[in-house]
Amino acid sequence: MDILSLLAKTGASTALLDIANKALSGKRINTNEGELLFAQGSLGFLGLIADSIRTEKHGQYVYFNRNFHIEPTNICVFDCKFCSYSRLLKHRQDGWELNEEEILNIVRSYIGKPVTEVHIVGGVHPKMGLMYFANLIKKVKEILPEIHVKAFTAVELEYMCRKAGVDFAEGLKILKDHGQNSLPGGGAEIFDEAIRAEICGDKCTSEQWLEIHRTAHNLGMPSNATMLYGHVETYAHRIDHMNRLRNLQDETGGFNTFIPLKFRNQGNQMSHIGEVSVIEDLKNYAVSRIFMDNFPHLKAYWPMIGRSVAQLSLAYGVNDIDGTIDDTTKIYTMAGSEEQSPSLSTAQLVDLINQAGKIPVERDTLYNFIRNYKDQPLAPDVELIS
Ligand code: V47
Ligand code: SF4
Repeated sequence: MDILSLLAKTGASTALLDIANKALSGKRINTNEGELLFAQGSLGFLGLIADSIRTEKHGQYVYFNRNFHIEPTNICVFDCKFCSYSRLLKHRQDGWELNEEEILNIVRSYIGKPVTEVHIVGGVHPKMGLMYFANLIKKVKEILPEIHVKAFTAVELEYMCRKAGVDFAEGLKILKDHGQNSLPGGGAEIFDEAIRAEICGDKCTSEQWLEIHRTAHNLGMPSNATMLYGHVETYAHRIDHMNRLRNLQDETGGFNTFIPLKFRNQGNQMSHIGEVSVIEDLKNYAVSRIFMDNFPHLKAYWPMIGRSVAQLSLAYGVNDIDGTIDDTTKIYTMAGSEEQSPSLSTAQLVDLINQAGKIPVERDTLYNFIRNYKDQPLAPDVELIS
C-alpha cells in the first residue's frame, strides 16, 4: 500500500490529503496549509508524512556530535519572561561569572578528548564585550586548534556590536578572524512582534535577529535557528516564525538546523503557563519537518525535551539529537527539564538511537560523517567518555 492510501485510512479530510500529496511530491506548502496541518492533522497523519520526508532526505541516519558547552555567565542585562537561567544585574549575587582563566581551564580539560565542537553562549553581560570574546576565542583555538567554535546568539551579538560601535558585518568579521566558525540558533524565540514584546520585549528585534544571521551567512559563517513554542503563541505565530526562516534560507542557504525548543515553566516569570503535551511536541516536530523544506536538519535537543521524547521524535521528522554535551549547561535544568544532569556518553547516545531503529552517525558541526556506528559498532563493553 502506498503512503497516500495509508494516509487516507487515517480519516484525514480531503484538504489535509491534498497538502500531504503536495508535500510528499516535493512541493512547498504555504502558510495556510501549514496552519491547517497544526490545527487538524492527527499525530499519526503528520508522523507518516514527516517520517517519509525525513527518510527521503537522510535515510535512517540520525546524527549526533561530541561537544561541550561553556556558559561564561548567567548575568544578563535583559529580562526575558521565560528565562529561568539569567540573573539580572540587580540580583547579581545569585549569578556566576567565569573569568578567562576559568573558561580556558574548561577548554584545557578537553585536550586529547575526541570532541569536535565547543558551544559558547550565556547571559548578556555588560562587561564582556566584543574584543573580550574575540580574544577569548583566539585563546580557545590556541588550546584546541581543531575545535569548531559555535558561539553567541544573535541577542549577544547585537549587544556586543552596539556596545563596540560597529555594524553587524564588522563585528562578525572580527569574531570570524579570531576563530569563530558559526552561530547557534538561540534568541529567535517567536518572531511575531506582539508576542516578542510580551515575552522578551527588551532584547534584539526579530528583524535584527534575521539580519545578524543573514550577515553571518554572507560572511561564510553558517548558523542554526530555534523557535520557542508552547507558551502564549498560536499556531499562526509558529508558522509565521518558520516562514520568516524559510524565506531567509531561500536567500542565503546558510542555515544547517532548525531546533524547536519547548517552553519549560519552572522558575521563571511565565510559570503560571502550563507546558504543552508530548503529543504537541511530536506534532510540532512533524509540521516543522514538513514546512521547513529547505532546512536540511531538524534537531530534538535532548537536554530540554528529555531523552525519551527525543527518541520518539526520531519517528516524527527529527534526524539529529545534538551531542554528548556535558553537565555544564544549566539553561534547561534551571527551567525544569527532567534532565537534571545533561550528560550522555557516546555509548548511551548510540544505544538511544539504535533502540529507535535508526543508524547512529557521529557528525561534525557541518554534518560531515565522522563515524557510522552501524558499520563500526562499539564493542559491547566499551563505554567511551564524551
Ligand atoms: O534562546 C530559555 C531558550 C535558548 C527557556 O544552535 C528556554 O545548536 C525553554 O538556543 N524553556 C538558548 N527554552 C539555547 C539554544 C540552543 C540550544 C541547543 C542547541 C543550539 C544550537 C541552540 O534557550 C534561548 C531560549 O529560546 N530558553 N529559557 C525555557 N524556560
Ligand atoms: Fe538573557 Fe538569554 Fe535569558 Fe533572555 S533568554 S534573559 S537574553 S540569558
